[in-house]
Amino acid sequence: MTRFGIYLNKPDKQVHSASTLAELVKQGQVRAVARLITLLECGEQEGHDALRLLEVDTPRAAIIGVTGYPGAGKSTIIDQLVAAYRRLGHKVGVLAVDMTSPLTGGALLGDRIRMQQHALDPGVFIRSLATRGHQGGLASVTGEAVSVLEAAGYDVIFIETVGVGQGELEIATVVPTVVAVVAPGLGDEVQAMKAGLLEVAHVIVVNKGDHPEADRTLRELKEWHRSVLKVTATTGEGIPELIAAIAEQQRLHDLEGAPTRAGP
Ligand SMILES: Nc1nc2c(ncn2[C@@H]2O[C@H](COP(=O)(O)OP(=O)(O)OP(=O)(O)O)[C@@H](O)[C@H]2O)c(=O)[nH]1
Ligand SMILES: [Mg+2]
Repeated sequence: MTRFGIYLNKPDKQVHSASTLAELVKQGQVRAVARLITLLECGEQEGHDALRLLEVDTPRAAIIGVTGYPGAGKSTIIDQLVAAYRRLGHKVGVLAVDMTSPLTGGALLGDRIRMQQHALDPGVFIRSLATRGHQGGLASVTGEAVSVLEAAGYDVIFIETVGVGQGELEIATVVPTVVAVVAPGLGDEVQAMKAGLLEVAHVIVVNKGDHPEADRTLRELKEWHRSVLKVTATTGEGIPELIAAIAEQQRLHDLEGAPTRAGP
């Protein structure tokens, strides 16, 4: 018997409970959103039944992937962006995906703590994602969780990934706006990143602008990519410019119907 196996013997009840759950998600009820995402993580049939009932006709959420090596400052940047989009009145969801440690590790806990200023804001939903189930892996669970948030009326959805594993790069290729966060002074590592996460990025952020190497890293990357900017996430410097760059990428995506990532 599965964790929710009680329903296996009662198909009617299962269908009923899936439709109730879907209804509550559509109403934007946070507990229902969290529960449905858990069911999907666990690969439970009830979750898939509910998800099918959620089909959004015209998805309109802005989905923004934020990727980069551990400690680059992804969560600190998202924290600033969440505050900015909240000021504009948007409902914001954050999914922190950790491919490297499927059993919730310190990094994910850290994410929650760093974004605590939003913990009491009912317009912000923050969730770590892992797969405990068997179907599809984390990339597909992430897509499903995005659909749940869209159906629940979230206007802006961030997906934080470390961007090292293959699965994480896969997520990035289906997200219309990918922001890669780089810490200054990485030296040769930047070359490896160019063949990986920087290659899928639409906007590159050199974070920790207060670091002495920041301007050099910025110059180097500008020679290679057309959308590179410097941010100091801890102070918020450069965040308005980042929001403008994200809006520009979204405009291009809407115009062309496909992600664009061209050279300088
Ligand atoms: N000096 C400086 N430190 C920063 C800046 N942005 C973030 N940090 C610090 O860098 C550390 C890592 O930041 P996080 O936002 O947790 O980085 P992350 O990329 O989300 O890390 P993981 O989730 O562990 O992969 C924290 O101690 C931040 O306070 C910045 O602009 N300047
Ligand atoms: Mg983080």
